[in-house]
Amino acid sequence: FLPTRNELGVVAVGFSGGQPKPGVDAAPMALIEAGLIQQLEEDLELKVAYDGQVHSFSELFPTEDPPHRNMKRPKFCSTVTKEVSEQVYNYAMDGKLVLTLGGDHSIAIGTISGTARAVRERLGRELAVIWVDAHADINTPETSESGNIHGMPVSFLTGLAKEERPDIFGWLKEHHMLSTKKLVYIGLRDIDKGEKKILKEHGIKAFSMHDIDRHGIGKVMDMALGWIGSDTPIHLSFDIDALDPMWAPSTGTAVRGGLTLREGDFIAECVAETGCLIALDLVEVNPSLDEHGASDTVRSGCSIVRCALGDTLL
Ligand code: B3U
Ligand code: MN
Ligand code: MN
Repeated sequence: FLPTRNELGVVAVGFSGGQPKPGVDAAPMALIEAGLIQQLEEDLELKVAYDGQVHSFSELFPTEDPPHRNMKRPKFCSTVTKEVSEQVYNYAMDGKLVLTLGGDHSIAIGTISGTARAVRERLGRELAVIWVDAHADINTPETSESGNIHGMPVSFLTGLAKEERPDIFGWLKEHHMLSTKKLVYIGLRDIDKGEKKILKEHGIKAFSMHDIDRHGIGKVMDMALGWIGSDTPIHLSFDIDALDPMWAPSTGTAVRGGLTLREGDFIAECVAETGCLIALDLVEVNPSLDEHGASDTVRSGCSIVRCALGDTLL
């Protein structure tokens, strides 16, 4: 069922509307200027399909976009993620592994819905997601205290949050959905009260920083991949704020006490080793925050992507 081993489709999404801080839209260009695509082509010998554009989707900017059920910029987030969903779906249907460079984490509503649909249609399979993040991003519009949609993507993708209006995520259909049983978190350390309740009630598998301290990252990866089961297509959604600010200071909501760069790379390497990776997101790099740390943050992001796409130490 796997994508053609060495063919990669890249989607660059310069979108920051899922949260309030400008600058995260500049990440795809910063990653590409740091040589990421070149490294993938030359060092990893991947055949890269990329339209050469960072999509900012400014043409989709709605004339008015008032809050709806406490969500900020709901229409803009909805139209952008719908477009991203189609781009990712098309690459995946083409048998390509899909790399999406964000952008804030709201774009995962697009990426994961696109791969979930393609995996169903092309392979008759259900998608599994490994969500690496300091945060669970599983607030519903009602549990969210911030109203920022980058804190809600998982609730829309799993159907815990539902909305009828087609211009506000009502375009998400059954075939776009992810099962709460096929979702695994790694790196959590900043979870809202309402989110804790959701994780418990739905028995969602989550490895916090505490679990990583207790068992070590090797054992945690064995357990995470064991939960998903072998021969299951995997979408890895990697929020750079999963890494400790020592390695990735330039991000919108940095939380201390995170993963080392090696632990982040190791997670990506383990997923690569399964041979089941079908899509990868790298999100929340914001080069305009902590400008001194921006190049380190970009370097860390490039490293995670290379590891997930098959770079090995030996
Ligand atoms: N849980 C909080 C904070 C947050 C979520 N994701 C990020 N920050 N990056 C919220 O706003 O929902
Ligand atoms: Mn996130
Ligand atoms: Mn986060």
